[in-house]
Amino acid sequence: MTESTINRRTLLAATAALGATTLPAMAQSKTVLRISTPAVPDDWHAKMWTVFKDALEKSAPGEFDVQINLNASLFKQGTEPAAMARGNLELSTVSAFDIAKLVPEFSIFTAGYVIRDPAQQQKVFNGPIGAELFKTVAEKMDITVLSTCYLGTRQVNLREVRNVKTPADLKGVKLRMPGSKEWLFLGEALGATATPLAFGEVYLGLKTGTIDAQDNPLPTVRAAKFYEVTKQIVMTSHLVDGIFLSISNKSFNALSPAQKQKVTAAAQAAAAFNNDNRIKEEAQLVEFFKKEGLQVTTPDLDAFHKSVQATYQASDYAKVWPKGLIERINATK
Ligand code: KDO
Repeated sequence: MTESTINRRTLLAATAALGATTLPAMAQSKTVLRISTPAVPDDWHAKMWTVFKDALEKSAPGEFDVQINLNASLFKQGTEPAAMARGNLELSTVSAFDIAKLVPEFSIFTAGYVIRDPAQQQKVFNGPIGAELFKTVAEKMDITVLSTCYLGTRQVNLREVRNVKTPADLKGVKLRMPGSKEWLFLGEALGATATPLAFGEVYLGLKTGTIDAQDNPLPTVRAAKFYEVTKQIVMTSHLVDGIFLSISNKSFNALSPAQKQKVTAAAQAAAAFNNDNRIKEEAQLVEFFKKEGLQVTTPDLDAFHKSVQATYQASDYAKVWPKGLIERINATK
């Protein structure tokens, strides 16, 4: 036996052994993190998941298999929290509206004109108010909120030009909202006829005229190309919207303390990427839409504030808002 034969044999044996045990074992030991979101690829809260994945690949090489599913291709919009609670999904972003279904006091953040701006939003959710509420979210929904993402400030986007100064001017307008009663209530509070439709169907709905309008933040109007099939944006700024990057408790609790820290850091890096880019883009988009031929108009914001706030205050939603919470939110600067 020549030296080279031995070497080849040793090598073959080693490769076989590796192939038979080590490689699959390594692959198996990777923790799979499935993500599902309705976000379209060009939106910041879709791109932020790549930031999440890259951050984990850097901080914990080979430990995680992060699988990103955009366009609601894995779970329908709004069904993600239940999928996470059942253990069928590891991560997603959940809206205040999703949370309010199981944690009724959270509906305070579904109400128009409560949060003032993205900076206040971050302070509220990264401070004591967030800590208290997210504890309840973890208990009642079996998910852990890892970071708060600014989705943007929602504006009303119309298919045909309309003179909209006050909520009364939206009377009879079929305004698409995501499909839950909390969302529909916001649409009605704006004065419109709220009609439920999944995000993925909005473009066609606007194009064909089954709906007259939709509401979303400007970066989403751009990313989902709603500006191609609409003629006006009314800057109602009715909701400084947030989505909460969350992981199922089952997956989170299965991680080591070091992994928990790395997953949390990756979620915070993802949110920071989203927030920075979204805020920057939001400031530039009015010009972009005008160039695209849309009318961008400003209504009587006082009239919208008063009417929307009065509608919420008179509703059952406000009855379960913890005493003093509005004041604490308002005092957060
Ligand atoms: C929408 O359907 O209008 C909405 O903006 C609601 C959000 O909570 C969130 O689900 C978002 O869509 C999707 O991520 C798509 O951008």
